[in-house]
Amino acid sequence: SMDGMYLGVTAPISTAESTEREKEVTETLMEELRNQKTFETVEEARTREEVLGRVAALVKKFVYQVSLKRGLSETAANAAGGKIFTFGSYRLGVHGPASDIDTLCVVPKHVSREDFFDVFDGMLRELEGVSEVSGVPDAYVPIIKTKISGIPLDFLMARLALSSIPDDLSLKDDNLLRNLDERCVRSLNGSRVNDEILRLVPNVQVYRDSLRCIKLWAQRRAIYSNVNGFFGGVAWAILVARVCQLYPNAIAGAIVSRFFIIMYQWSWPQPVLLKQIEEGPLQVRVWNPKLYPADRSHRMPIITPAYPAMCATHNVTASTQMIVTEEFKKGADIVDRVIVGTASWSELFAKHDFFHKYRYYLQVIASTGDSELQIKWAGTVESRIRQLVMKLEYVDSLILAHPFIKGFEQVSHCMSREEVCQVAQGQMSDVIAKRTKATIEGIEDASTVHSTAFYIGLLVEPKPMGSVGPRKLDISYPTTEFTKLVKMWEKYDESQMGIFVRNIKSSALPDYVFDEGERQPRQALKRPK
Ligand code: 3AT
Ligand code: MN
Ligand code: MN
Repeated sequence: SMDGMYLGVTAPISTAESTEREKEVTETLMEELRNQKTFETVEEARTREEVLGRVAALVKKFVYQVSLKRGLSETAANAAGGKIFTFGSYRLGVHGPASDIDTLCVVPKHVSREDFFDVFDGMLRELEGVSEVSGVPDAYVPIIKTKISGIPLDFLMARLALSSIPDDLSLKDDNLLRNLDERCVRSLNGSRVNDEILRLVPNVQVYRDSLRCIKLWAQRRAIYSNVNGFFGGVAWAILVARVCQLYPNAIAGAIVSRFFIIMYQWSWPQPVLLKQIEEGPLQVRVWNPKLYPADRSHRMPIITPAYPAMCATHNVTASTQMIVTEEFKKGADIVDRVIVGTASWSELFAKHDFFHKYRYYLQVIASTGDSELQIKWAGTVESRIRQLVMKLEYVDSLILAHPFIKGFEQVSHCMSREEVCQVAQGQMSDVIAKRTKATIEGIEDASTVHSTAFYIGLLVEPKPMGSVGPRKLDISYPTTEFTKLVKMWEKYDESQMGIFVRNIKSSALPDYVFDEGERQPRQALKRPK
């Protein structure tokens, strides 16, 4: 607020301290989060700190060496500095044992992006305990992925318009963004957003504990994914921060209990903001639904708090909005029961029932003959699934199209062209599924197929009373349009990549989508006549 009385765009709903009961449920919540193994061990935490110390020194050494190469004096090269900033779950303090450390390397103006992917990449390879280094310099946000002492790290880089990077540099000032390469602005964004969030919550520890709970819940309920039209990490982080602002003196159990009801009752498309949207020094777009029709189409806008303000949830569709809203409602009911003592926290973290929920599913299969190519092709197909969902939303008698948040990968060793076609169309026999690579060695026409299957649950309107025969569901238009769309990918090659969409009954879902023992016996699935 302008007068500093509260954090956020409105006054708090309540400034009350938490009740005895809320303290009790916070205790049991923390206990459940420990049971669910969401925390790393003290040992692992120490390893992370040690790795970060070495990385900070390495970045300074990198800047020093490049400075010398550019003809700077020994003294000037030493003074050129270089600093790392972490962001992502580690920076927010909500990381788990398997999380990476997202690390931004900030370098002075005489160190280039090429130096980063050449010199720094090389230095990483020489570093003790490094097991993987892979740079993607031409990505939208260029990145080096690596693993040091068993800890995965994602390195981004930003080159500032400064001749040296002091140890006490802060990235808060928007003017730092002036005259920067767009890739640098994007790389700085993650860190600036996280820092701003931490600045805008009334109590960081309460915020961390609450966010840890909501992240676990969203993952278990299969609504944690930005590409598929649900919410990604940044969106969840902002939502929880907003609820913390509304209850500045509440503890985690109370925040979580308010979270669900507030989000369930939110008047979308009213945006969730942590502070007023600000203009700034760049010629870039700031989220503004009054100005931009695209921004007006955002159904559940959650706006990032650092300049330039962006919508973290532009992928949400009518279907995913309904699904998320229903999950908020279910969460609210469970939490109410936790508070009165008729449910335990573990109920909140129950696994989703996506593969039990619908009678019909669309199966989308992307396939190639090569594991490297498969990652790119499957990624491309996945990034377009949202378009298919939006087209399905227009189909008569379809209430919603529910995309699952991850694909299922399979490697199949095929004996013939015919088998390759079968696998590409999802008709895999047990024989193919169990075959090993050795069995197809030396056989002419044999080949290995990599396939990734994505699923979309279809909720169909019930048949009108008294009508006979199955309800006709015509999805040929959306599926044909979707296949056309993915084939427009610039690297698409018909001879190497397969895309196949088909409608299946729930009984035809493959076993791999279920956990051990999760699938009901086939008999039970048959409905009595
Ligand atoms: P984990 O605990 O690591 O699973 P996280 O929230 O740290 O959770 P990520 O490491 O995947 O998640 O992402 C951290 C931030 O990096 C979030 C976003 O600002 C940025 N980011 C992630 N994926 C991409 C991407 N594909 N392109 C650009 N930025 C990305
Ligand atoms: Mn991360
Ligand atoms: Mn990451």
